[in-house]
Amino acid sequence: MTTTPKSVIVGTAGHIDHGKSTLIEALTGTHPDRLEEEKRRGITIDLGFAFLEEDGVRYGFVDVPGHERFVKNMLAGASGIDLVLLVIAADELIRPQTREHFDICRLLGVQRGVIALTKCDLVDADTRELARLEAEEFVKGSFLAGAQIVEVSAKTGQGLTELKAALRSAAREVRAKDTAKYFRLPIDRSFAVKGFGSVVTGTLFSGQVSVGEEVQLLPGGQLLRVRGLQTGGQSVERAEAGRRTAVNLAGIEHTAIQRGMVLSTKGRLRPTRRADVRLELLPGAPPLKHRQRVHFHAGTLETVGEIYLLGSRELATGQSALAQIRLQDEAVLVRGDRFIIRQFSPVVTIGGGVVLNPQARRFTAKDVHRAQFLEMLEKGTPEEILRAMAERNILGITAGEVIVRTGWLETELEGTAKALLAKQAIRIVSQEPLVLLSEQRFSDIAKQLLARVERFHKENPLLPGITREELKANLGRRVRPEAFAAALQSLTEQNKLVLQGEFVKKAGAQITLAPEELRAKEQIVQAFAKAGLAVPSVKDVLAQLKIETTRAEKLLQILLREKVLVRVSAELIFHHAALESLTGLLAEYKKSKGERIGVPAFKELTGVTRKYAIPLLEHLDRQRLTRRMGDERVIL
Ligand SMILES: Nc1nc2c(ncn2[C@@H]2O[C@H](COP(=O)(O)OP(=O)(O)OP(=O)(O)O)[C@@H](O)[C@H]2O)c(=O)[nH]1
Ligand SMILES: [Mg+2]
Repeated sequence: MTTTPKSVIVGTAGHIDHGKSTLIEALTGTHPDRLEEEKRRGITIDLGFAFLEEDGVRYGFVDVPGHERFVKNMLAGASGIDLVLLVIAADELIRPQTREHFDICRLLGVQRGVIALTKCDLVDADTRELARLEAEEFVKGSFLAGAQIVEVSAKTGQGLTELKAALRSAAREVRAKDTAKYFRLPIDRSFAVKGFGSVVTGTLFSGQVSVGEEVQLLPGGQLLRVRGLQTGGQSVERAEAGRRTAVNLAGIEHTAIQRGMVLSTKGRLRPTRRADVRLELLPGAPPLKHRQRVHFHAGTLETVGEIYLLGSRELATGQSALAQIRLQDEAVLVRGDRFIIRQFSPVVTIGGGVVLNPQARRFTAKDVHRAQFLEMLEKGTPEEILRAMAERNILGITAGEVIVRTGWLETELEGTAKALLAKQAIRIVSQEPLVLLSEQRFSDIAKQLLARVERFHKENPLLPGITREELKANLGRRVRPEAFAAALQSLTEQNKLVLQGEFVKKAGAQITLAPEELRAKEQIVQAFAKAGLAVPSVKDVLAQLKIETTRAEKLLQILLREKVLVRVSAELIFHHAALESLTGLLAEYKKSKGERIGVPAFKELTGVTRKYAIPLLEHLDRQRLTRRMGDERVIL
């Protein structure tokens, strides 16, 4: 039975000249040093690569420089490795970059590895035994405790078989990178190949990519088509997480792409300049001060960062703390990503950590729950995290925002949201786009709405309700329109509020009139009822009332809304009964004199003056009781 080989990235680590590159050549047949200068000086300067497929494992080797000046290149290669091949020369033992590379691997979260004691041909058995003991002591209590220690010589070939066996058993234990997640390839090289154009390479961090696909270059966001792919030196149609990958890109100059940039699924990751992190300072590193500037390395990116410690002025050696890092350049970070910090002068590795929130807000003293929130992001289950995010974002949080912070797939997010919905911890206030609000926040908004409507009724007893627009405006910009609409809907469904056209009112709300208002209202009605079609001027009617004009006008509005009075033109208002009497008059006229009626006949029929006759006829036209034909009307 054939199974797909497991893909494992192995990174070398160790002091300069300890035989890393030579060992990779002995294992794979490929010498990883490729630069002219490297060959001339006999040292590795930048990353080198070699491949080997053996016993069901596809190894991608990343060979790093040991020179202290090139640790930053080592860092670009070390992120993304599954296994470390820690190289210790038997004749030199533990040296500064043995330590620094080892610390870096630990801080980057490398889980497994193999230790190679190299140059064993140069030392006697006692020295080899001493080297072994030193190596054991060195990794005691770390992720490499218990790792196999293999004595090798690239010169004689001694131990190479055992080393391969050790790599194989460590490879078996490696947790494969997630091919289901979004495609992400931190770029470590960009160059041009004659006849092909731009090619970038990197360790495929997560997801997969196919020829012909459109991918996004970040930062910048440029969309590019994948013209060709290679993994492990072979052309392929598709590349998966866990493999060294070369991508041939259409439509871009290779000089426009630099180490530190990322290729990814379009629209799913967002570069950032501010991240909340859990930061760890190495034992032996000098204390780190609040707002200290450091070199920041994540993925293949190197930039400068300023560290804001959360709630303290200084981080003591060997301790860890929650912090925010503000970056000079944009970085593509996802929750859970590891990073390394190095001191400015001398440039040495002093610590590292884990990204908790890649799209962080500025620290504010008001934000007293920040530490709690970050601890939740650090240790919480997806449900707890989503809930905490919804609770912290009073505006609500969209699917896109959750995804750029967590790297979750849409299906994962939907599943988590559904579970929280069932527990009534959140509300989905909109499906397209998906907007989530904490239940607490949602009910706060509903309460606020209800209170506003109640206050409106109290302050405006003569008005039927508040308009939708005014109610919404009252919530301010801290509520999304979707949240407003959902809260309003929920309140009407619960029969707490009633919608009446544009008005929102409390269920059961009545306009309550004071005794003098009731009297005034009745006076208005009487004035118009008595007048029949010969109506008085509105101004005169209101002037005779014993209440002030604004209140009187509101009473008039109420009567118009109640349809007791009817507005026929800007100046003319009639009692509804008077207008209804017109219908009868017209019907009789039609019966006796035919369907046509002119203005003089209308005046005669109704007894009104010309000033009233024209607006009344126009009103009848609008009511479709008459239709204008030249100078006359047809009674319909
Ligand atoms: N005798 C002996 N020499 C070795 C062995 N492995 C490497 N060397 C020699 O040690 C020197 C350094 O080897 P490299 O493989 O370049 O060392 P490196 O660790 O890659 O060095 P950097 O990449 O610069 O950090 C070279 O001259 C090698 O020939 C070994 O097993 N036996
Ligand atoms: Mg080398």
